[in-house]
Amino acid sequence: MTTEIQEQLLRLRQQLQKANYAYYVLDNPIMEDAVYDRLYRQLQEIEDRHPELVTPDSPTQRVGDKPAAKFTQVKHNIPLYSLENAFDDREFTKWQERVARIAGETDPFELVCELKIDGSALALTYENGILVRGATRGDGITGEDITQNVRTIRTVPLKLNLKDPPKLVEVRGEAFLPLAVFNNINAEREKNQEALFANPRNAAAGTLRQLDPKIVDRRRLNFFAYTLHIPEIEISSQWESLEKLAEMGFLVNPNRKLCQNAAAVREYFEDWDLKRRELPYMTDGVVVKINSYKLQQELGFTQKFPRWAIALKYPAEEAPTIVKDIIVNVGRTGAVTPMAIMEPVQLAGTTVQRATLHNSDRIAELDIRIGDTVIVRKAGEIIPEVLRVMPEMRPDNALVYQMPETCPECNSQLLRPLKEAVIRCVNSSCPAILRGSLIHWASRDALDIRGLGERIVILLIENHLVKSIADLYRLTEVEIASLERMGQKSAANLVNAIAKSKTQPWSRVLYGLGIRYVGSVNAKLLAKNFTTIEQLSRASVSCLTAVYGIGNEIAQSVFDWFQIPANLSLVENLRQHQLQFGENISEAKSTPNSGNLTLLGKKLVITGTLPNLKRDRAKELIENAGGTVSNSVSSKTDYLLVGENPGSKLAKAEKLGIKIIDEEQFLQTIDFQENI
Ligand code: 1X8
Repeated sequence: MTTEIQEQLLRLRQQLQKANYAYYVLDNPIMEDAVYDRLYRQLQEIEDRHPELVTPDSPTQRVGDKPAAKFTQVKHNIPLYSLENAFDDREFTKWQERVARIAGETDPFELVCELKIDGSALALTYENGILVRGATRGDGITGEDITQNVRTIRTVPLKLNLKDPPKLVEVRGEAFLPLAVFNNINAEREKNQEALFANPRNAAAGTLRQLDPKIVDRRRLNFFAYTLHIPEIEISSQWESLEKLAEMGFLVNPNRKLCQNAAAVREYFEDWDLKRRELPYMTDGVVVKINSYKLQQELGFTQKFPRWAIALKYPAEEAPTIVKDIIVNVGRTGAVTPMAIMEPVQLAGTTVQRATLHNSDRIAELDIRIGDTVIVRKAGEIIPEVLRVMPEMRPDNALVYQMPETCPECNSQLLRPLKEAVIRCVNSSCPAILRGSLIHWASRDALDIRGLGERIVILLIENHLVKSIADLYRLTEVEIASLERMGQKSAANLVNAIAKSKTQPWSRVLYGLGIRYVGSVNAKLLAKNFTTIEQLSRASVSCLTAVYGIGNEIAQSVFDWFQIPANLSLVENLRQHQLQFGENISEAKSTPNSGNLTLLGKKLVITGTLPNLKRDRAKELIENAGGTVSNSVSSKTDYLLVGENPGSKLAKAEKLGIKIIDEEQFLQTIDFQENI
């Protein structure tokens, strides 16, 4: 019986692993999604029934369910060196001459060219073929143990594809975010007015240091393997080790080249300067390594670098241009961002004429003046930024810029909250804020109102037709048709689109409200855990953070939003227009305590006869307060609710040190005020 199950487990895991490898590493799927899902569910079900048979290399074990409290430091088995850089051909020639001198050989010797990935280096340890550790580079000697996060990377095998796996294998490589993912993350962060990641490298490093593996999983990191330490298997060159890595199941960058001499390296470098722009990930150079391990050994290391490798760097995407003006932009949260308006300049294949200056501190730090020649950079496709000023080019009439003290849109006094670098307009009826809020409300991931773009929004505000989001739902065809360049037909379409938005689900409405840090992902998470806006509005900060994936900053922001009367009246007005704010369970169940989620995420067990409450009633109250009831005590139990004649559960709970409460304490906890 057991062996039968074990065989079935083995078969399912092998099938899934193969499908996973074909899909993620080979980019050549061999299985329909539905088939994969079915096999995965089968595996999951068997593992649920036999938790003792779960192994760390099972495909179900990629995403852990517990966030880490913090990461622990680990010493690398073999240090991770950084690479010496060559910024031009002269530096490459010097390196090559030095190699020839030390090795007593002259060119040609074989060199391996690999693309230098703009990511974050990782060290992976496999014991007997099973992934046991993933660590960041850190200072090269010690890094942080981020195994949980590394497991979420689908191109990192949990088990090596080797017949007789050696005791110890060390693999190094680069974790990176595909450009598309990077751009999405930044677009989302921009919408939420959070600081943008400057480049994919920072975004990858930031993601790897996320404590919650579920968030890491959603970010879809990827990994290129490039170094192999495998003492028990004879490998004599870098080229061979790349082939071995691919054979073992890793994703190895296909754009590698074995060069017979330095001239071939130069050709590769030139060739990829253009081609790399078509790649779905960022590269910033070419890594050149001596192919022969024997020669590598002879060359050894300096204090900092291996002598047998060098990184040839491509110049960053930077260009000089002139600042014609500085303006400020008021976002939907009232944040006032200074922007440089520049002479158009070509950068990374696009024309750029605006660059963010971030905030007034940054302007002061860089000492940017109107008329200055500046270096702008476009790093990883995000909004360009001004890197530095060229003071030697400064004209006599260059103008020092003063941030405005009043809002350019509504003239009210701008404020700079303590400890924040941003300046804000806090007038809730500022047209800029209203404009931004309406555009956000109508946007695709929010209420998705087709035809309500920036132009119409501006016209609606200018013509005093709309003073709040709720006013959209009062608009008539006649009013809309009266706007500039608006026909009868488009007006009718827009009225329909607005009416249709009333059927959008509660999670989209929540996202549309534009609460700071509540992007579409967080909105879905909150809407799932708080089935109505009443529940959400009454939730305490600690109750909010009890939701998996909701951190302190988000929780505080949500809590604060509901403390502002204008926001509450907006909700009330929208409700009158029948927007969806969740199913109204308070009416359906009529429990006095709905909305009070003091037991959110808590697991309770009941034992014995309670003095007043029937079992079912107690269970209902616990569930209404966000808790769950289970039948047996385990280390996961948070509270044991005890009545008369308790069973063996009491002894077990005492042994495990679980909190024990009686009915009275329980009712106090959930703030139950009615007669029972
Ligand atoms: C860093 C990197 C290396 C490679 C690719 N991308 C990088 N960022 C490679 O060898 N293919 S090697 C390396 C290092 O040794 N610091």
